[in-house]
Amino acid sequence: MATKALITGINGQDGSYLTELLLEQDYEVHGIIRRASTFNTGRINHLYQDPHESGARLFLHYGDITDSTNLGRLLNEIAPDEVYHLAAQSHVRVSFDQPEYTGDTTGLGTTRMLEAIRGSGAKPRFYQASSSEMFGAVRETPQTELTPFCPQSPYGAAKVYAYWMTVNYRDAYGFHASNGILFNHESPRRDPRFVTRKITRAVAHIREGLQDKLYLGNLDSKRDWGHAQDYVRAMWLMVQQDEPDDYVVATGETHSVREFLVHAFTHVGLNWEDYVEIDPRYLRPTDVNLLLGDASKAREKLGWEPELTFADLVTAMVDADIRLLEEQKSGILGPESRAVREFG
Ligand code: NAP
Ligand code: G4F
Repeated sequence: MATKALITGINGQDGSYLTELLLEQDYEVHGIIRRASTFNTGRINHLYQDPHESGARLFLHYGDITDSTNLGRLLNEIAPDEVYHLAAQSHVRVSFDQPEYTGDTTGLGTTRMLEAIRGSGAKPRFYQASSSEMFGAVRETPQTELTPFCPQSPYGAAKVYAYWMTVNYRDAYGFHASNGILFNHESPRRDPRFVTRKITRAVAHIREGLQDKLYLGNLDSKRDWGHAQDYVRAMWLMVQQDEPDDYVVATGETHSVREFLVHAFTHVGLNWEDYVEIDPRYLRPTDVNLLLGDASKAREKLGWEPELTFADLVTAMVDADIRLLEEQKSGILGPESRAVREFG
């Protein structure tokens, strides 16, 4: 029988790549999506199979991580072997505007999933999408699994709570529950409200004369940026281990937003300084200035290595946004969601 996985946040950046990885390995994949007023499955449309057809291995269910009765029912009905809990309010800047909601989804959402599993009586393996944002005002560099947390945002604080709840269910109830402490990871499927995709999309538009300026916030902040495709592989590897544990997943390189700009604009022969302006709206009450991960444990115990470099990431994202725009202009694809599925 096929291994059954349940993914929350299946239509997000990571959920879409993880679904591809699991389907390639003959899993039966179940995903939870929220009802929205517009279609929100653009990143996984290319994977959709009619659930009534024989051989279908991807099944979508309506649900929400703020709705515990729904989660409990889904856990009972699906009885998954593995749960990948990726759903969250994942935008750090937005978490300052919506701290309570972020606590409810990004923090308590994990407790609701863990409780739904406990109530179901089944013992699926559990993956928690923890974040380098938990390190915040970093206490040491590079950051490892032993570096103390010092979150600098409501999002970071909610993720610290979720991290420790995952550890607690492992210790208290014997759950096979692991935290992946993932550093920033991006792709052509990244939402354009995160800085990397905001930049690469703007480069494509500026190159075509469709945009004059790009407004950004803190250019000095440094991130350890990897590619989402590499990072979902690390998630899966954690869940396959005999023993649950917590792992940092990072490239071991850090680059500033300014460096990202240089690479992205230079790739199309433009000078970023001619286009970028600072808009204080994009500054945060407190920002995380430097993240740099040490993924030695993941390398040694999981055999995980990132395959794509920072330069690969930037050029892949710029090229994908250029192709996307060309397709939209020629009218072949129309809505961005369809193009993203082609070029993701
Ligand atoms: P993303 O693209 O923002 O996806 C988030 C997913 O969560 C979306 O599918 C979203 O659904 C869903 N979601 C949000 N609120 C929900 C709710 N109340 N009920 C059900 N689903 C809900 O994020 P991502 O980049 O794939 O990241 C996946 C996870 O890893 C997140 O938990 C994020 O915080 C964490 N993480 C990300 C990074 C990174 O650099 N990407 C690094 C470390 C940790 P809608 O489409 O309906 O909004
Ligand atoms: O792209 P960002 O919004 O990502 P951030 O805040 O690092 O969070 C991402 O990575 C976390 C892992 O550490 C995840 F947990 C989280 O879910 C998310 O995926 O911002 C990166 C940096 C920040 O310092 C920000 O201040 O870029 C700076 N920045 C400068 N101008 C900007 C902008 N960020 C955004 N979003 N928009 C700007 O205009």
